[in-house]
Amino acid sequence: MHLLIITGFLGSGKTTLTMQLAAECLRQGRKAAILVNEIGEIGIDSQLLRELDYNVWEMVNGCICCTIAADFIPTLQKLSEEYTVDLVLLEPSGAAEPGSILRNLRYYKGPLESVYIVTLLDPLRLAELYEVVTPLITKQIAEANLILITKSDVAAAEQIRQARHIAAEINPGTEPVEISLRQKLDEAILKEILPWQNWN
Ligand SMILES: Nc1nc2c(ncn2[C@@H]2O[C@H](COP(=O)(O)OP(=O)(O)OP(=O)(O)O)[C@@H](O)[C@H]2O)c(=O)[nH]1
Ligand SMILES: [Mg+2]
Repeated sequence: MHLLIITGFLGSGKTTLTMQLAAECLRQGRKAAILVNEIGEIGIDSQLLRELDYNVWEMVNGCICCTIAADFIPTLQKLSEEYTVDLVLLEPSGAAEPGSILRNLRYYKGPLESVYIVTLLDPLRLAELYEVVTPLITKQIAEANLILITKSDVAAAEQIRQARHIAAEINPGTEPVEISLRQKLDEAILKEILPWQNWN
């Protein structure tokens, strides 16, 4: 089981990316599980879900969805014990610091082949947000394995430049990639993100 943590401030595209990646996993014959704060966030009609337990549902297309309980460790434990999941896609709230999730993972007792953090930056709002919530944005950028600047289809060149500048100051070792989540994810991004295509 691999864990992919998708962070980024409110509205940066986390759910959109999560759903695209889950669909891609299914296309590739891999089993994905989605962990979100609110099941409503991923826009699944609860009528379509068969309730298996208080916080685990199995979607019709074979992708498991869970809400993140107060502590997500028991949910992760349950996923590893009761399902054969290749990839867990975790979308924490926009105010989450990836580092605090990593620290919690100490309490997880089960197989975990890799943990990868993708941080999404919304170039339309990043410069302004960075002024207001500097510590949070700083942590999200600093702790990322991969930084994606989303909304490249609607952002101005100057906004993208600013986002790159902020990212480079905080995490100079990680080259951000610009993407539009309105389009299909390209192969290079999938290769970077999906563990069985890249990580060991
Ligand atoms: N044009 C454009 N819109 C995008 C892109 N990515 C996300 N959006 C839109 O931005 C809005 C927020 O996207 P979400 O995927 O819900 O963002 P989120 O990070 O999950 O938001 P929260 O869970 O509320 O923090 C939605 O209306 C998306 O359709 C993009 O690359 N281009
Ligand atoms: Mg969301």
